[in-house]
Amino acid sequence: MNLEHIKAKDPDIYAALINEIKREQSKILLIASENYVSRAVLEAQGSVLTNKYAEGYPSRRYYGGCKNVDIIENLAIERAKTLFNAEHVNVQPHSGSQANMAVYFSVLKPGDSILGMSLSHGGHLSHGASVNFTGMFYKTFFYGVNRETGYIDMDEVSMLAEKHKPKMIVVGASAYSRIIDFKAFSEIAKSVGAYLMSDIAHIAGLICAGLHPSPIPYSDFVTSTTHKTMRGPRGGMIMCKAEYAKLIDKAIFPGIQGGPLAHVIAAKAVAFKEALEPGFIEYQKSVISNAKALSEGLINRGYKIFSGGTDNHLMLVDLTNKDITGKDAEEALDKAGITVNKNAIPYDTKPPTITSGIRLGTPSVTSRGFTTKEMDEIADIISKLIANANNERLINEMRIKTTTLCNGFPIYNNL
Ligand code: DSN
Repeated sequence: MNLEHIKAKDPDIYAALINEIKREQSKILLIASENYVSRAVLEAQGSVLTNKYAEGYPSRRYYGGCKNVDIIENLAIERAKTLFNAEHVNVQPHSGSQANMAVYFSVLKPGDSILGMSLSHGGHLSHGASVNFTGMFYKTFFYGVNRETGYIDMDEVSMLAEKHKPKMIVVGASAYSRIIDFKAFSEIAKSVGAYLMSDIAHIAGLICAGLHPSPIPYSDFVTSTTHKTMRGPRGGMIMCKAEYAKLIDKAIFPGIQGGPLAHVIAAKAVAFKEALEPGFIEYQKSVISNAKALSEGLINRGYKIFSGGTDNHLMLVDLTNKDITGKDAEEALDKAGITVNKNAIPYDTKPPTITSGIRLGTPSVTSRGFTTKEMDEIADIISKLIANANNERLINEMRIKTTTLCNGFPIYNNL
């Protein structure tokens, strides 16, 4: 990667960038919401398009000189429509939270009620958490997962929908490892006259590869990020039925955003093109088989996986039968070159800053080429580290193993 200008102009930023390249190359990244984009996506995002203002939409801009941006945004939209089989797509949201905000603002009024998945059971801040704008603007109610099975409790969703008559039901999660029954959610939403918004930020890649049921036929609105399993740039998008197209576009601009990020939209377009290629389906299949291998590898070594396993790209390791918190596990793994995040497990008795669990995901390690063989090796390393979190000699031994694994699978050639 050519960084000569940054090096000359700003040595401090250059040094941090080089260290980040080294960190990403030399650590096993198991954060479920992260990935490595392609060189083509990196180039699009680092392009001169960052110079351009383009408020408005293709052919309806508030600035001159938008011919190229129009081509790019139209391509991003058309590719996303094909990928997801969506009637209308808006690719301008700067993030997943802003995509969600635009949906709420398009059809809800302050004080309306939302029924979403509880943050502590795997939901997302922007699905109604009290510390988020959603918890401040709307009346929020939450469903969760069944304590015994770990699966979303559809009876509870139904009961809460009936009781609170929300104006919108939100389905989607940041830490849920099972297939989501969008059809069942849509039936419940229809029965109480609620809109259904499906937030597929985590599983979008699996959905467009046909490996997870799609919410598109069942939802009024579908939101996503573009950087997780989609393997595109950091950003958001909204898909909706044609009847809501105008409302959604107005809610994004001029509702909550000004100028779109043309460089990021170009990178989204490139990522969508990559996602339309057959290799993307193979990649997503490997993401899932790697997650299953990691989950089984840990179960075989005496670990509890919340809900007993995974159907997607992630899992929650329940550490309640181990003598360690999520926070300490995260730190021990980091010392040996494995990056994860501590994560509350549903019904956790520890605070979110400590937790009884860690969340593991396989999008990044699959992008760098790890297979089920490496996943079993990683399960072994994790298992040993968590059982010996204070053993410096063992941590050093494991660090050598993770370095060897990483060196065998460069994240980019010649970066
Ligand atoms: N913060 C993201 C995650 O890690 O899942 C969700 O937005």
